[in-house]
Amino acid sequence: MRVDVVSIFPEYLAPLELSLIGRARATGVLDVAVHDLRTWTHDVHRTVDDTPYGGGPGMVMRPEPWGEALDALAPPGAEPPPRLVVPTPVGAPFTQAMAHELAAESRLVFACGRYEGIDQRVLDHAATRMPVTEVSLGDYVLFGGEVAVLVIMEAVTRLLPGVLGNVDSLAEESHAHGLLEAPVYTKPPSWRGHEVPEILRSGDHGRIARWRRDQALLRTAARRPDMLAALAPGELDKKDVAT
Ligand code: 6GU
Repeated sequence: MRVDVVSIFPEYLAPLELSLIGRARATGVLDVAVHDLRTWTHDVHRTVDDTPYGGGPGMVMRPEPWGEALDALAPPGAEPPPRLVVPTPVGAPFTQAMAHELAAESRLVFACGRYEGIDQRVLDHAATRMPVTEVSLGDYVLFGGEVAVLVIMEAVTRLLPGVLGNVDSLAEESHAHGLLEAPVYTKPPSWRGHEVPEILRSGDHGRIARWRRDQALLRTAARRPDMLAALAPGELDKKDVAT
């Protein structure tokens, strides 16, 4: 997978070029480049923003540098065109399912907005050339898209073939089955008066699987009732504690 990130704070994305990518790069599954949006400005002040039409607070990112950046990174007629991902609080919620969709792409371009956002025409024009996905991490507002790119790239990269040492951890993890995962324990068996649940040390794999399923259901019911309500009827079995 090839990933280009455009930002006015490229240093913000340094972690992408370190640990995460380090391993994925070594295995050859990921290639990342971070670009400074101001590369595509032409005035002496390297201006990227201006006041909003219609009035209101803050500044809006001007379309011209973004247009040139996307022309350079996603040339018209590129086959296949990359997917443009725009982190924004007005985007669709980022989910594990979306991480899987992005992990299936061969090329991604991230456009990091700052201030009050990017002139809408940039996205409307880009959409005539390539798929555009606006994504939000949740119901709160960040300064800009950079940290969201780190989050999204971490979720996506670990799904790429050959990145995770143990592929089984993908099948077992929280959100894989629409439930939160059960608690986990390791040695020692007793620590500061807290014991590892006896059942996990019993060696009875049937009872352990049943216990983990019940713990996952109880945890999900307590913390994420919305997830439990969204489970398809067939996903709960007769022995499930929370039914
Ligand atoms: Cl993806 N970007 C910004 N700027 N704020 C956010 C967000 C994204 N997700 C939640 N808040």
